[in-house]
Amino acid sequence: MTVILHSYWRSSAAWRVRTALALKGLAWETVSHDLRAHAQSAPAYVSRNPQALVPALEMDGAVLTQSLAIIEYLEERVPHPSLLPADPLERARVRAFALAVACDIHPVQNLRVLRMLRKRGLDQAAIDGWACEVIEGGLAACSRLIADRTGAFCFGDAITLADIVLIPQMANGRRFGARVDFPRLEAIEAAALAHPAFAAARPEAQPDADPA
Ligand SMILES: N[C@@H](CCC(=O)N[C@@H](CS)C(=O)NCC(=O)O)C(=O)O
Repeated sequence: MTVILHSYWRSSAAWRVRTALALKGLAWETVSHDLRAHAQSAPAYVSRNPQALVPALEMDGAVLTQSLAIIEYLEERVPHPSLLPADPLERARVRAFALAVACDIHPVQNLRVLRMLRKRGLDQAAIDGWACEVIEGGLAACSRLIADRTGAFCFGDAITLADIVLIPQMANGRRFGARVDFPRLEAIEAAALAHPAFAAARPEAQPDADPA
């Protein structure tokens, strides 16, 4: 099965999908779109993802968009290992955690949002400060969401969607200079990055990595 991931090495949302693919044991080919050069807005790509955002995944003769929808599709197509708990209530809690990051933290640091703020006259320090406030408040809330949990990962000793979404957000927080020193979240991050699938999905491990 050929799986093509439209990605950018630094994209948190693409990172989530890479982790899910690696956990499911699916190999993928990367097609890189340089966000700094606005490659995501090229007509050929917009015909695949009308939102002009990465990621998009080509699989089973279709193009899928939105990282969480893509991961849910992978979960249904390749059920093992499962990225969601068996219990419906637990599944809802894992999804709530993932959405707390994907809907309530991540979007404010999207490149296009930062560009809009710059266009409206905010300087870099003000933009970074605003991003840090959202990230720190959001991660504090995430930490509270799992305060009564134990185990190596967010919801116990099994990796779930929650971990997949958390890890890129921790890295993103550091990039902005936000406080990410929430002990439980940092311990989960360390445990996750020691796992081969998370290691394979890291930005620095991607063919288009350009840390310079
Ligand atoms: N909710 C979307 C978010 C996708 C997204 O924000 N992608 C970013 C990179 S992490 C992007 O393509 N940004 C380009 C831009 O803002 O123009 C998802 O989860 O797939």
